[in-house]
Amino acid sequence: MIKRLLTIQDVSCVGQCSATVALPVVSACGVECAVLPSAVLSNHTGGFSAWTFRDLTDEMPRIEAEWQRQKISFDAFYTGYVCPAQIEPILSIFKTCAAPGAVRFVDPVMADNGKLYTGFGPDFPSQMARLCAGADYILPNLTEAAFLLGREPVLDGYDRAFVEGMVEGLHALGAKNVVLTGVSFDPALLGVAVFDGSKVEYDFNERLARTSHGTGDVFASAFAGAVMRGMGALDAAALAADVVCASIEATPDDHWYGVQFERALPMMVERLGRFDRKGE
Ligand code: PXL
Repeated sequence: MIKRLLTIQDVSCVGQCSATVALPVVSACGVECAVLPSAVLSNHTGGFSAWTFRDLTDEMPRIEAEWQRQKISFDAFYTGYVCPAQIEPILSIFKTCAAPGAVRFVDPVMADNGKLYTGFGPDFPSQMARLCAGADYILPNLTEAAFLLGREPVLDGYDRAFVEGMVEGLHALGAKNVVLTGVSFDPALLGVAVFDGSKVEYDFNERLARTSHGTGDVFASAFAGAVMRGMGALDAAALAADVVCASIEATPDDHWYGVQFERALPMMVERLGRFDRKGE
C-alpha cells in the first residue's frame, strides 16, 4: 500500500527548495505527498535580494479541524522551514492527524554556515528543539545541531569524538534517530553521521567543488521517501546523499539559486526499484 506523508514547510514559488522539492522527490519515491504550506514566499531568502512573505499560521488550525472532521490522517510527517508561532499548531497536528504508527521526520531548517537564516530570532532554536523532541528522525546540519544544543557552531577542525558527542546530545533532546549532515574528517570527503541511540554510523561521498541552495531539502525529502519505502536509516541517508551529489553535478554553474534535482530523479527511482527487488 502506498504510504501518505504530510510535509509542512513553505512554498517558495521560485527557488527549488522546500515544498517544490519535497512534492516531486517524495512522490518519485512512491510515497503520496500532501502539503501544508507554512508560508508563501515569492522566492527563497538565500541569495535573492528581496522576497514577499505571507505567514500561514492562521490557516493551520482551520485545516487541522477540517482534516479531523473528515478523518484524514497521515502515515508520516516531514517538517522543514516553519515559522516560530507554528510549533504548537504543528505539535497538535502530529497528534490529531496521525495514522497508527505515524513516523515524524523533522528537518530543523533554520541555519547554515554558522548563521541563522534571515528572519529567525535567537530564541527560535529552542522552539525548534521542541519539534525535535518527539521526532523519529531529525536531520540537522552542523550549524543547526549546535544551535539546537545552545552551543556555538563548530564547522571544521573537529574529530569523531566531537561529532559523537553532538549526536548523543541531539538524541538526548528526545529524537529517536539523528542524521547529522555536513560531517567531514577529511577535506576530500563530506558525509552524514547516523545515530540510532546505540551506534554511530557514517556515510561519505567525495566533496564537490560547489555548494548550493536547497540541497538540504533534497536530502531530507529523499531520506524521508526512502525510509517510508522501507529502507533502513543508513541506506536511506546514503541514497539521499547520492541524490544530492548527482543533483549538484547535473546543475550548470550559472544556475545559482538551487539544484536541478529533476535530473537525479531517474537514478533515485532506479535505486529504490533495486531495493524493492532485493527484498522480493
Ligand atoms: O532550503 C531551506 C529554505 C527553505 N525555505 C526558505 C528558505 C530556505 C533557506 O534559506 O529561505 C524560505
